Order: sequence, then structure tokens, then C-alpha cells
Amino acid sequence: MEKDQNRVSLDPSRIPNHIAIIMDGNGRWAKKRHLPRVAGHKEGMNTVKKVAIAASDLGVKVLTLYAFSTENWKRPQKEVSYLMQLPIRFFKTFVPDLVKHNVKVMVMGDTSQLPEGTQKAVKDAINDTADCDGMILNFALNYGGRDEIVRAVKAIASEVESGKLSSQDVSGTVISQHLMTAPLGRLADPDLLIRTSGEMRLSNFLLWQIAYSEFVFTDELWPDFDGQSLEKAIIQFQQRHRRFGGLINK
Ligand code: V07
Repeated sequence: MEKDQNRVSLDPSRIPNHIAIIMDGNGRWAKKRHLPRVAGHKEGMNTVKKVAIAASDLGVKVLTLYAFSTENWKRPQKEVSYLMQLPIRFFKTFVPDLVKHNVKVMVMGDTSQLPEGTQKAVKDAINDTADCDGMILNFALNYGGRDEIVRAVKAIASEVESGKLSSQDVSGTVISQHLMTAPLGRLADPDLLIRTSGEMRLSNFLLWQIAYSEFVFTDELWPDFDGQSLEKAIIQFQQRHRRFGGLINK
């Protein structure tokens, strides 16, 4: 009973700095309603807006959302082209709201492979929110965790090759500095990772960065997720004792 979520309330002084979310269940949400999968993605985008504002209001500093993985290209072509329109729609309908809430958009992943119009929408969203210094809304777009590590290793190897770096100086810090989350500095590693829709996999999302993250899995489908669901996940986070492998709280 003590751990009954309804009896434990959110501690506003212990909000996780960085929350990462695998937004799963859009297709299942649509299927339940006899709608095409893309209707689920559209509703999922509206959920992104609601949850981003809720996170910002709670004082979250970074919200990283897995929007499109390097594996998602294998989906039916029609679905992929619909997904590629979403950053454009998102930009058109939501950037003014983000500016009002002082939210800065960031994107990590290989955006050079995206259609021209999608690349432009992403650039515009980043530019138009560049002066915001509140929460960072970080989209993982055409992102893969292993791909990110491969790129980091290549970059480090070429620095060693050119003599800029000694192999002896390669460290965890150096690796972090070559990952796509490097611009986030000390906020690069999520404190809390949430996956919706009942699946308990990482699906090549952040690999290095989640070494000490708390995981919360919920059966809720992404389009049904909201500010209250986020608060529940944060309460679960707050009920856990983070130990960082015994490095702190000793
Ligand atoms: C996408 C909506 C959320 C549910 C999961 C998949 C579908 C927002 C963006 C986005 C990305 C970059 C950006 C601005 C917005 C997005 C894709 C899919 C591909 F700068 N939602 N969303 N991109 N979905």
C-alpha cells in the first residue's frame, strides 16, 4: 500500500533533469479504432506537443524523443513518407507554442538522408527556437544507437591517426564528447527512460547514455500518454534508489 502511486505524490524538488521516451504504440492505437496506422502517428504527434509542454512545466531540462529510427525505413513506403511529413506539420503548428514556453528544439541523427522539405522544417524549428533557454526538446530522427557509436569510434580513430589524440587518452569522457548528445554536456545521459506500449526493449535507442538510467515501462499506447502519465512515471523514478553502481549514496 505504501507504494500505491495514488498515495505518493510528485516531489517537485526531485524532477529528473533528462527524460528520454520511446514513443511506441501509435499503430496499435489506430488498429484498435479501425483507422490506418498513419492516423496513429498523427495523434502521436499531438501527444508530443502535450507531453513536451507538461515536461517543460514540471521543470524537466531535456526531453529526448525517439521519433524515427534508422530501421524505420523498412516500413511500407507510404508510411515512411507520411512520417517524413510530420516534422513539417509539427513545425507549422507548434513552433510558436514552443517559443512561448521558451523550449529549444534540437535534433540528433543523420538528417542528411531525409527529404529536402523535412530537412528544412527541422532547420527552421532549430533556428526559430535557437534563442530559447528553457527545456531542450531533443528529437532523435533517423537515429540509431549503434550507428552513433560507430561514428564516434571513427571520429576518435581519425583523431588518433592524425596525432591530435593519443590512444592512451581515450576515456569515457572522450567517448561521450563524440556522441550525438555531446552538445547536452552534463545533461547528456537520461536520468529516466520511458517506453510506452508494453514492449520491454531498447530497439537501438541511446545505448551508451543509458548506463545508469532508471527504466519505466508502461502499457499505455503513445497517443493515450499525457501529462498525468508523465507524472506517474516520474513518481516511479522518485521511488527508486539510484546508486550509480555504488558510486554515490554511500
Ligand atoms: C513523429 C509523432 C510522434 C510519435 C512517433 C512517430 C511519429 C514530431 C517529430 C519531429 C521531428 C523533428 C522535428 C520536429 C518534429 C516527428 C517523425 C515522427 C519522423 F524537428 N513527431 N514526429 N518526426 N511522430
